[in-house]
Amino acid sequence: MRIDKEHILNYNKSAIENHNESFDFLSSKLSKQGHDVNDIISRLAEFQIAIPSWALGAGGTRFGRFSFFGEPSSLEQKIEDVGVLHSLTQTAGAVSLHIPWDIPSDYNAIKEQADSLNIKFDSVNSNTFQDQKDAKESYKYGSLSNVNQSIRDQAIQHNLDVINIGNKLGSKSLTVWLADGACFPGQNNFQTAFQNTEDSLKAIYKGLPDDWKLLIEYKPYEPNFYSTVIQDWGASLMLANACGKKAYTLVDLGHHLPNSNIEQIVSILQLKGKLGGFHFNDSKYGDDDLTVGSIKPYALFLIFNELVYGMANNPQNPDLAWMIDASHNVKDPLEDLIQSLEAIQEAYAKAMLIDQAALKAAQSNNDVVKCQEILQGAYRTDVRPLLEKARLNSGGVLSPINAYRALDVRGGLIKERGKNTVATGL
Ligand SMILES: [Mn+2]
Repeated sequence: MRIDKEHILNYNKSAIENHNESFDFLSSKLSKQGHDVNDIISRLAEFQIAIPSWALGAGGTRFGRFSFFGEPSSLEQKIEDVGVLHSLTQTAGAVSLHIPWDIPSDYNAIKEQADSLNIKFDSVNSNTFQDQKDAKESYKYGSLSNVNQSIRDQAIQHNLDVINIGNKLGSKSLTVWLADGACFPGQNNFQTAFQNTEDSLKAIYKGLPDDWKLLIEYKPYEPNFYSTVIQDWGASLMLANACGKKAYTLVDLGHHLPNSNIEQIVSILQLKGKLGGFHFNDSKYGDDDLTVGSIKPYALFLIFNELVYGMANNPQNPDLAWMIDASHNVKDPLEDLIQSLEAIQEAYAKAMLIDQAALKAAQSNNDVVKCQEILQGAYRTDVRPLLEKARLNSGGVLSPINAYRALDVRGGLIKERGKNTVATGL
């Protein structure tokens, strides 16, 4: 299914008057405050977020899974879905594949399809958290950290294979998330597990092309509930430093214990030039993978404040790989992703409204009240007309959710694919 340009134009016609009114009001207000509105809009339009292949179907819990009708059942259909998201929002110009779930059968055809939809291949993700059919060794007791050398070798080889697949598609980074750890005290020797992981990552790093990055993700618990080998940013950073300058830490919002100061983590990693990527989601308790901005939008804004500061002030840190990493059971996955994309853009736009010079001045004077006023003044601005304008300028729709429903995209997908499809890999 493809969204017709004509459908977009027609849809926008019906909503343009309201948009113009709210945009003109906001734009003149912001201009008077000294903001360059056109610059903010073009930065919003440039900001592209990768969609992970596994978020296009309904996610499951460990108790069960309720599928959503018309889910994509092949890589082609997954890319088609990202194409729908990108046509509407103009902010989802990349897809992040998960291997072995998404191995292309015809590389040229997949590349052509993605090209025609203006979609790039972002970071490729390896999978050593489950056993593959016909695999010689099992990851039940760990992969890169395993006590058994031949299991570690199999996991290293898998990561090298993933690099090879990504290379053929134009990806420029490998993301490694390990489920390795222990469920019970005494099960693992912490030092052995960490050293094995470091040695395995170094072996993978050796196979990394010169213009690639290795992104090392961390997570405090789950699926192991006593210890995780790469449990926090410190462990990830140590491993990245051990590998070399192409290795970086990847921060996933949901991979922190409750109330962690994530904005401080991303800030310091950028200062040290070691923040490689960011995974967006939201949570109330743990790694809940809920829609971005649905629970703690202010925390997301504070994170974006640091990211915007870092992007402007830390040339030592490379461009980041941005990805949504959310997946759950109750919403239409495409509507969920549209809401997430909107929340990310909103937090980014608000962070760009923070007067950094005034904030620095207030900090120098220890004017704590003023510092809070500056942050919250930006946060309380309704920036949605800016997002609409950025979408409009790029050929997207004014309101993606409304257009998605008005165009009955899900109905069309069900008609094409049937009711009983299940997204591969979930
Ligand atoms: Mn993640």
